[in-house]
Amino acid sequence: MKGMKLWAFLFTATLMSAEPVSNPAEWSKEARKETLTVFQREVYGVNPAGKVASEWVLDRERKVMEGTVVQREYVLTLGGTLKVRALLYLPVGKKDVPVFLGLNFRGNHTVEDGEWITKANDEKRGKAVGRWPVEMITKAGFGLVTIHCDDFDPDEDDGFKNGVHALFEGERNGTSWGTIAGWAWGLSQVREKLEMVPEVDAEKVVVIGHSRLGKTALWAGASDEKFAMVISNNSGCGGAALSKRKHGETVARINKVFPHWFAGNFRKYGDKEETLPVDQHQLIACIAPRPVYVASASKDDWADPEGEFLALKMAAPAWGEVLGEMPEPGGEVGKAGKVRYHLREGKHDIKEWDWERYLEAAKELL
Ligand code: GTR
Repeated sequence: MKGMKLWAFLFTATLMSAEPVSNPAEWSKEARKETLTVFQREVYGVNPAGKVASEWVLDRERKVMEGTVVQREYVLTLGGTLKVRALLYLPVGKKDVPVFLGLNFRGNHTVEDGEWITKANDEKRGKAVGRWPVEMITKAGFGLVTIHCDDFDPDEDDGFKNGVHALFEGERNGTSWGTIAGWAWGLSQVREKLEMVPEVDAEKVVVIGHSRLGKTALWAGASDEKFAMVISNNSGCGGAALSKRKHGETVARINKVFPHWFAGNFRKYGDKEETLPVDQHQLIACIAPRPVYVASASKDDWADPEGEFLALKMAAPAWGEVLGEMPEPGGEVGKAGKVRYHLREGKHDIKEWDWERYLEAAKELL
């Protein structure tokens, strides 16, 4: 370890060599760039070059929660054709509001009971209400922005004919962007547009996601340095969990069941994880020096809680931090620093218990 540059350590680290290093400065811009290039080429795919025209228009607005919260729907039009509907909640009368930005699985109308939100599809209104504690978030002084992931790209193997992929021309190959990269790109587009929302502090946008959308939050936060903080909730394989442990969901299985999520190249590593040139702790390290929070759930073996914890622990040297041991269910690690972890008791999900901790961390660290 002595004399080895931190980035080289992170680059070549095996599961057995998660030794802390003392010089975070060595996790240089250059090293981060190189690491991201490998993740693009081999895991998530390369975003196409060039920009598309975009428009951000306020469509609807009302006050809720006895006038303490303003709720809005903005429409983001990409490339003149793709319409994305962003749902916002902001505490009334506050300036420079920091916001949580995350995709939702089933449509904005599932985030809340009631008839107001534009219906995205036939899913039941309010179905996901437990995952989005809007009152808790806004009372803590934060805003919330959420978008149905399908607005950016339908979560199915459509040969990349729809969503953001259809906005760019060109032949696809093994390094072309998949759906997770498309969703992450979409999050960056919205982050940029938040600069146009007067109450929002666009330099304090926390990107958050659960499960496949947690993988997306990590990729978005690692590749777009303008996200101020990154939260991965139960993101598992292709997210915070180390691929080389082959515990729970594996690279072979994820590519078989979800062939559209990653770059074609990622398939090469199915049942050959040891040949991967990177592992997920290096992705997490790309977030440094910005705060990162990884969380697992005790009954979520499929997402490999221990693999998520170890990846974070192996990445912590990039912040100059040292994490302790894997906690018991209900436990938290890293509360004094910028690299935080908790293990919620229970199943694969995102609950108020998780949000309470994310809000506390964001309050302290932003
Ligand atoms: C599972 C998948 C996981 C995770 C999860 C989810 O089916 O195997 O990788 O993404 O879905 O998004 O809820």
